[in-house]
Amino acid sequence: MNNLIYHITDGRLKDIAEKIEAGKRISAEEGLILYKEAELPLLGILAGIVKRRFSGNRVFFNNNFHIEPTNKCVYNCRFCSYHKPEGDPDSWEYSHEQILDIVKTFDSKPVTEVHIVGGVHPAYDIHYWGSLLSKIRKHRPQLHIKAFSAIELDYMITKAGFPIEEGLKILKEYGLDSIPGGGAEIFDEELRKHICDDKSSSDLWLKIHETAHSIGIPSNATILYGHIETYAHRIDHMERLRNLQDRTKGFNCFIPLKFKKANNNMSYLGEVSIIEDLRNYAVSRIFLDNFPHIKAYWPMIGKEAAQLSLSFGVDDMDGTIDDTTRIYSMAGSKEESPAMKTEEICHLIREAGFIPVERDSLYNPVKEW
Ligand code: V47
Repeated sequence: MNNLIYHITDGRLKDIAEKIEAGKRISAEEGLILYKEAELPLLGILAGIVKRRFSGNRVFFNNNFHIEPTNKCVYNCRFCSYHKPEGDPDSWEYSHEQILDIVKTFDSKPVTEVHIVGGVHPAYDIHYWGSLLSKIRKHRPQLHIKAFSAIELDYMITKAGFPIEEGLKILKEYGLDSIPGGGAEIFDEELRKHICDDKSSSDLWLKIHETAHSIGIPSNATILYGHIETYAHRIDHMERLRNLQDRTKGFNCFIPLKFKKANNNMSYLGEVSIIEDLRNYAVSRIFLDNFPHIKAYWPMIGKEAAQLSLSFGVDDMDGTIDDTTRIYSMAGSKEESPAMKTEEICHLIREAGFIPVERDSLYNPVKEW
C-alpha cells in the first residue's frame, strides 16, 4: 500500500483512496466525499495515480489554431461574454474567403489542427458550414478539422431538416474530423434552465455525441463550473458522461471550463479560487476513469494555473493557439492574446516534472520534445 495513503486517518477517505489505488471505480457518493472532505495534497496524489495509468510521465500538447467565424448567436446564455444578436455593432461574421485567408496564414507553420467554434448564426445551415469545411480540406488536406459544438450542430442540422445521424454523416463527408466539447455547460436540467434556458437540452447534447461516436467521429466533453452549481451537480454531470463513455469509448478528453465573470449576466457571482480549480481537476481525473485525458485549457485558466494542474491529474495542455481565440479574453481571462511557442509549453511541462509530448488531435504522439 502507498505509504502516504496509509496515513489517512478518516476511514471513509482511506477506503476510497484504497479503491482508487487498486484501479476500482468510485461511486457518485464517493466522488462527493472527495470533493467535500479530501485535502488538496491527497487529491493530487490520487489523481496522479490515475493520470499515470493513462499517460505515465507524459503531458501532451498540440500545434493548433482557432477560428471563430461569428459571434452572432440565436441564444442568450447568461454566462456568455461573447455572443451578440444580429445587427449589434459589436457583432462579427467572416465570409468563407476571410476564413480561408486565416487558414492560409498558417501555411508555413507546423499546425496539425484547426478548432472552429462560434455563435449559432441564425441564417446558416449544414451546407453553408459543410462547404466551408470542404474548402479548408481542399486547401490543406492533412489538417485535422475539429469543429462545431453540439449546440451549433443541432441548429445547422435541424435547420436543413435532417435527423442528427444523417446530418453528422453529411458533415463527415464534407470534412468534419472530430467535435469539440463545448455547449455541455451543466447537465442538471434545473440549472441549465437558469443559465442557458433556450439552448439544446442535456439529453440532446449527449445524443449528438453518442451518435457521432457511433459513426466514427470522436469528440471531447466539457463542464462549465464555478457558478451556481454544487459539487453534486458536477458529479451528476460527470456521471452522465462516464455512462456514455462506457457505451461508446468515443470521448478523447474532458475539459473543465472555469466560469469567467467579465462582461456577462452572471458577473455578480465572481470566480472560484485556484484551490477550487485544482480540486476540480483532480476529482474529474479520478471520477472519469474511462476518459483517457484531462485537459487544462490554458487560455481560459492561465499558463501558471495550467502548469500547476499537471500535478492534479491533468495530462493535456491543449495547444499553441497563436492568438486566434477571443472567447476567454472577452470573459476576462488574463491571457488577452493567447499564444505559446512550442518551446514555452515544453518548458512549462518539464518544469512541472513531466515529459512534453506533441500529439495529433487523436493523441497519437507526433514528437517527444
Ligand atoms: O460551451 C462561454 C464556455 C465553451 C464562458 O474541445 C465560458 O478541445 C467560462 O468548449 N466563462 C466553448 N466559460 C469553449 C469550448 C472548448 C474550449 C477549449 C477546448 C475545447 C475542446 C472546447 O466556453 C462554452 C462554454 O462552456 N464559456 N462563456 C465564460 N464566461
